[in-house]
Amino acid sequence: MRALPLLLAALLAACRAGVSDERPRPLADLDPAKLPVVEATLGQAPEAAPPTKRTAPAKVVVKLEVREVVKDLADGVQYTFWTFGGNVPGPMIRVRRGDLVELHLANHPNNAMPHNIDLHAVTGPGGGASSTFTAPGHQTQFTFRALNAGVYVYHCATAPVGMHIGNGMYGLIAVEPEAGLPPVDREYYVMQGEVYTHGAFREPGLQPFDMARAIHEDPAYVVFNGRDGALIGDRALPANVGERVRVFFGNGGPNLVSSFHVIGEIFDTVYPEAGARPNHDVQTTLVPAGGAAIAEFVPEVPGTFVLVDHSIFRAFNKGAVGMLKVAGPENKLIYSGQEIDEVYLGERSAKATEALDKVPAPESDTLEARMARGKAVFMGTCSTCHQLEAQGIPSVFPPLAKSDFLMADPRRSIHIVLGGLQGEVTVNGQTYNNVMPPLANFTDHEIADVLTYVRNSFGNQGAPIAPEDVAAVRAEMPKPAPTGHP
Ligand code: HEC
Ligand SMILES: [Cu+2]
Repeated sequence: MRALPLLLAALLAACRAGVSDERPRPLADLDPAKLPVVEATLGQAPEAAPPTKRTAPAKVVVKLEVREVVKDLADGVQYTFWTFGGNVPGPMIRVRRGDLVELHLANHPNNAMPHNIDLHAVTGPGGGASSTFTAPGHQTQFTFRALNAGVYVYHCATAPVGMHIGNGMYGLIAVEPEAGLPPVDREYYVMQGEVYTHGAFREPGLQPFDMARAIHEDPAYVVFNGRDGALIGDRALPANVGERVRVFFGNGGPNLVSSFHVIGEIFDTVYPEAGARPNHDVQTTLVPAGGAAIAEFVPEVPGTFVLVDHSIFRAFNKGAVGMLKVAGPENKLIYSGQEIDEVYLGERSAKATEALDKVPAPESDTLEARMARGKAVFMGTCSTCHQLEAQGIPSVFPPLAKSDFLMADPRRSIHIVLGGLQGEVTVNGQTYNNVMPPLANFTDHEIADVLTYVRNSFGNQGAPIAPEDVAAVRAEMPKPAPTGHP
């Protein structure tokens, strides 16, 4: 029995030697009148707000203006966003622990709705929401002391709260510890959020908010930085081999938890939930709705590294993909390029990106524009199985190149894309007996464009297929079984 206290003491000592759980010292009192006053420097996504570089507290003035604006949600798809400052996410704010933050919220007179702001960095009722309830054409103000270091989500909390967040009203505020964060070479600001449009993913036109889908947590879009493709192609995040990259990753929600992952990278440091204590050697970090994380890594080899929510249908079917393009010398000892299989995503995504870079706006209905859009769909999806040159794989995937089966019957080809195909088929004299999944999640335009593309590429020549043809076949197809939702 006497051994027990000894054992406990030994355990305690071991704990002290290993992980420390020291809390930062309490903050000294302030005399607001003596504080220097500084205007906050904000970060517009994907740029993070710069470090404060201060060693003493200040009174930081933050000015945010709410704007209700129609913006592109995807190419050819518009949505009425409610925003802090005109963009989704709102600007990143950065202050230092101990600062006094004077927050001004202006609601533009052209807006239709009242709005407010709840900052998770605030200690006080509603995080500021009740003090900042602001009608259109008004402005409000309140002041809070940044007591805890960390990276915090802010969002609008006006009823219906989920709708205000879902429409784009969220952002991040970083509260640096007194000593600042360790310096890095590049800092980026990325926020995930869902959009509950009435129409399906990439269905063109101005899309209204769909409350039933929001309640069912069934978004058409899950995107980074407010838009399908916000970090793709020309908008990819640049970096160089050997640079330390820090991503401030926030999740506005309103509903879904993110499994943040960078394909081909390992986070060597993560501050889970953007708290004080780092973790190391992490593949995927969970970021709750209304939460954030800091992820850091040093790309060792060049290439395109794909940011995803690893709930992976969100990435490839709802928009939750971004890209980090790393330039610099190869290091074959770390990654030997020659061993890549052609269909490996790392190789394919580079070609797919090339095609995506050149995608013209959907309004443009020239054959050339349709072919370019069709190519993007082909590269992004069909080529996974039918191969980059549509040559297929003997006895597994039939070719689309010079395929007699494809060219014989346009209606049948629409049916195959919408409904999939299984059982024995004979293409150019060879039989195949495999399964193609239905790809009905593509819009009528996308299916018409990709079929027009394959019917006029790889040695094929045939009449284009119109979106109306696809719509007609879709209308005749049996409806999918209803899901478990009421
Ligand atoms: C997951 C793999 C996969 C993807 C992705 C895929 N297919 Fe297929 N596809 C198949 C398989 C397997 C068959 C043959 C099915 C069988 O044996 O019954 C097939 C057959 C076909 C056929 C009929 C046979 C032929 O060669 O003419 C067409 C047309 C076709 N696919 C078009 C497409 C198009 C267009 C896309 C992209 C929008 C696509 N496929 C995406 C696997 C795929
Ligand atoms: Cu609002």
